[in-house]
Amino acid sequence: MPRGSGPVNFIENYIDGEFVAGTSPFPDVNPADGRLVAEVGEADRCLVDRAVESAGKALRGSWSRATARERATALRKIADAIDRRFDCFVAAEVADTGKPISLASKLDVPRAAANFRIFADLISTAGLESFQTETADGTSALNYAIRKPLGVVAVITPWNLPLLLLTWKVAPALACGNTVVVKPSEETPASASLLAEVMHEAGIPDGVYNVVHGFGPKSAGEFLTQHPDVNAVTFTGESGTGAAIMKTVAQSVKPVSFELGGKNAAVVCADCDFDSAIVGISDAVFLNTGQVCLCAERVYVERPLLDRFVDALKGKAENLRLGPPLDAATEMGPLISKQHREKVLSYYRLAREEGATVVAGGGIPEFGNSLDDGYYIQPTIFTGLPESARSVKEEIFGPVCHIAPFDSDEEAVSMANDTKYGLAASVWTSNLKRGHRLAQQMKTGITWVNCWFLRDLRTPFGGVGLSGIGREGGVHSLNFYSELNNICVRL
Ligand code: NAD
Ligand code: 6OD
Repeated sequence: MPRGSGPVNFIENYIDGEFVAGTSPFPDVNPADGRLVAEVGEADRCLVDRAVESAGKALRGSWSRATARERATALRKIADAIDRRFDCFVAAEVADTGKPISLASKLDVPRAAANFRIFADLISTAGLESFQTETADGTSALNYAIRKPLGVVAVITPWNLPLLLLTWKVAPALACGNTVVVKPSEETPASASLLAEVMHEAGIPDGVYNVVHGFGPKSAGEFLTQHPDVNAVTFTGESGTGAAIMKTVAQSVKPVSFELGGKNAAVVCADCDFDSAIVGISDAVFLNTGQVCLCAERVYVERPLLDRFVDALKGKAENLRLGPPLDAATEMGPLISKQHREKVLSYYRLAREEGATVVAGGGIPEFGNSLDDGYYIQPTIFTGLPESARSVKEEIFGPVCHIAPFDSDEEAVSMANDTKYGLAASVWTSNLKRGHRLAQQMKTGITWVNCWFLRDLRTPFGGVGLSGIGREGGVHSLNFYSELNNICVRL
């Protein structure tokens, strides 16, 4: 494998406050040019055992005695330390994912710091339930619930928004007094290890935050979910992986939180604000090279607007600036890996076989430079497929959508909901009454009206059907990452 121009780093596991080399190293590749950026030490079962043991030991140490206010202070220190290392985190995310530096600087890294701040605020202010209960003998009882940590939480995350999605789980887990063992994606290991340095700087006790690197099956991911001393598993990734993890943890009945795949719909009404809908849908389809779980791969447009909409989105797709991630003007980077590009291209081929008209893209761009060794793909639009086509039904996770017309709101709702997934939807209309009505009929965890991926971290986040189990975000995260213990006192 060709090496990058700089020295090759070694990315290590982090256990009990120490960086630990793994057993067999595996490559961390920059998807923009296919070059090696680092070697990563895979954690074998023995290292995973050590990480879980260290997290268990930390649960009995000073972390378990820290008050909510002290944990909140610690979380704010972590956020400040991320801000101080902003450029390092951006560089790590850009090298691992190939995403444009503008996106990593605007979304991934600021949001990671925000995750720690918001859960610091929430744990400091969250109230607890209490009920005064009338009893049959005319006296009463007071019920109140207290929060206790779950214990050792396994955090398993994907490659599309590596630091953002990791901190989205680590921050509330720590806020609630848990300790964690995180297993970032094998494709994007750097930011989790960099966060370990930040944890150290912020004075987080050894063993509270541990990192193990490796793959899923027969590697660190599976070893972690199989571990008897892991008390809960929080996972973001593919629905099939969620199912495999569920099977693994079923024996020991651990709490799970699953944020899984999607095949999200956008419904564009003829009365929408056309220009802002085009900008919004273009983001919803192409942001992060279509590798956001919330991206829209199915776009339903009210028939009178169809031709104008297809033309305008084609213009957007064809004018997106694909280029080197470190160029501030780049708007779209590569897909995450050669293997993932093969998968997305196989869906481009399938859509054609299923009878699609290719409105834009459909292949691999040519640069005439080192980017041709990267995993770039053209932003792509299809039309003309039946709703039953596999390429309309299955998650592709690339910069691609299929556009189909609708003639009534009932038809739009029925097509949007005709999926085994149910993560997110968006509705575009100037008639807010219509917007509310359509949004309320979507079988999803999240529906946007006249916007997309506008996320308040306090709101519930999660999916229905194959898109997941449970909700995280705000108090919902606090509820997942803690055991509520109800205390009933006869008065
Ligand atoms: P993936 O499921 O392949 O991998 C996710 C993580 O799980 C990785 O760390 C991987 O090593 C680990 N893993 C794989 N098999 C495992 C096993 N058997 N046991 C334990 N760990 C295992 O997902 P991906 O390809 O990294 O990410 C893309 C997918 O994630 C898409 O389907 C996307 O929709 C989904 N996603 C969902 C959300 C959400 O919030 N709902 C967010 C981002 C991504
Ligand atoms: O920003 C967030 O809060 C969030 N959970 C984003 C998830 C994106 C999925 O790819």
